[in-house]
Amino acid sequence: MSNFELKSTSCWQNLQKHYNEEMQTVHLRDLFKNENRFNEFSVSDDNIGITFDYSKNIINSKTFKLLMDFAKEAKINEYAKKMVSGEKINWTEKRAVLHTVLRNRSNNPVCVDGKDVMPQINAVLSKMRKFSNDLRAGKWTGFTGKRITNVVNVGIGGSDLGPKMVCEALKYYADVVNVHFVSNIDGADIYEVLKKLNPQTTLFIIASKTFTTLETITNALTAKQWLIDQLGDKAVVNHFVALSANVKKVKEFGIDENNMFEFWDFVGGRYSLWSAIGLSICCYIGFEKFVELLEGAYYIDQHFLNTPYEKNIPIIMAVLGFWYNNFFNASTCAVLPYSQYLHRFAAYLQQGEMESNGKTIDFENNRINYQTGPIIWGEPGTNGQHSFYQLLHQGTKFIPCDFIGYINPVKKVGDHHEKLMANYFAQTEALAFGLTREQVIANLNQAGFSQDDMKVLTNHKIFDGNRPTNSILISSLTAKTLGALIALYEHKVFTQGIIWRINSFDQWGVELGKVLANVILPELKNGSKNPHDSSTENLIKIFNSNK
Ligand code: G6Q
Repeated sequence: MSNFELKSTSCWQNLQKHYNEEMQTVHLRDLFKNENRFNEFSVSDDNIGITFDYSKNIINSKTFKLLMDFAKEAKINEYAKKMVSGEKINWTEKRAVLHTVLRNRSNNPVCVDGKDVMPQINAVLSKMRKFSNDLRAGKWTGFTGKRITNVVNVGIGGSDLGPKMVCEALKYYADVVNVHFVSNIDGADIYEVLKKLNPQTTLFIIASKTFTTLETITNALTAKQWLIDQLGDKAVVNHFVALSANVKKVKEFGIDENNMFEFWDFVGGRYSLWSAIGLSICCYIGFEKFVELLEGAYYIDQHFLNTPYEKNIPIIMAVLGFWYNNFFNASTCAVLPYSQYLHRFAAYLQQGEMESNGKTIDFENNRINYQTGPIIWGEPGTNGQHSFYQLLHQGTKFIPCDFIGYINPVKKVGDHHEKLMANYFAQTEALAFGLTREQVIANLNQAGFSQDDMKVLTNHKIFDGNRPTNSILISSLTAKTLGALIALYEHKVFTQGIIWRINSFDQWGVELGKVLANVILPELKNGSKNPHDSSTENLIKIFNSNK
């Protein structure tokens, strides 16, 4: 099927017609005249403690049916089964996509190239358990015999964003070890971390699947030199471990093979927090909590694979995103967690969604003629309310939002949580229903405004509403529910990739900049010259003559 044909399929055409004739102009105020709406458009799972309310979306029963028809025609479930059984669905890199096997708590065999990968996954998990237990118990010590109190994860992209987001989210459960993350090649990043640390009590985790990434290797070499300068060469073995798929490069770097935690080609970087890349998480909150994280994700894997489309949360999330992206022309999507602990969640999802689905070439390697992955952004509530929510409510952009909130706080502090959650509920209500002209006039009258003031103010105070939101309401923030939440988004991204008929698992788009930086580096270091456009050439000239 070519691109043109995808847009010409009856499923797409039906949605287009339905949008044009019915949904383009409908308002959530009218849709909510149906009293059964919440029951019709929400899914609750008491086992994991998640309610997904999607009733505040611009859909009716017909829309939902047409979206489900589309998803079924796209054979989401068939593709999901291919993924979890180890088929090489990442066809441009000829790789299986098996982050699910890392959290396969059933332990049933899963084969890649005819070989069951569960034994190697279990072996690495055991090694992670022993290492993190020893470190946390003070049995694994630094070179001078001191207990390790600070762990620095050196990695970037998928080898940074996931573990960093999880460590921040589960900070409440941390106890005996501090974690730090160094990712940027800007020397400021490592400088600011190292200046607070004592080499005798610091462990570096060098997290790099390829072990060739410029940023990570540069930071790792700086960290190694810092340690050697203070404790000597022999200390490296006590203070450096590696997480990688490349034994050879790890050894060349000078890290003992025994101190390497392996992961494999079938684990994509941005899906790797469940692998050895999670070692910083184990050190920070303990291996048992890491296992809970895996269990939460495994629970959602089963939900995704076995629940009918109509009750399948990631599939519903995905088709709603598709609906706005491809029919309402929404180009962004905000993710708004009402939890300070999730302050890195949007940054994490930016990679998960935008690196996965920011593509233009389809299953048949042809250029596509429809929109794919949206821009993902967000900040925790209520901070966002005091910065960009103005635009969400009254701006000209149409921005569907996900609101994530918790019923119980991990730590009750006065009445903060009720106040936080009152805002969580209020915002989706305001976005959906707004404030009509009649309501504004009545409010102004009641407040005693003059007719002249009312003339000026009325238009400014109207909220059009009809701005769609999903509400994800979770019992409490635990390792298990966090694992579940992340997996929901992973499978949403997967589903959208299938809908848009793209490869969600490669990332060729990050290559060109790297190549050009390698060409430019010697020009900055020793003044050598390469041909460039006049803009780049002059910028480099100004840099070189003023440094
Ligand atoms: C993610 C990408 C990318 C990768 C980083 C780090 O899916 O592949 O973000 O994780 O480029 O790569 P290394 O782990 O190989 O250093």
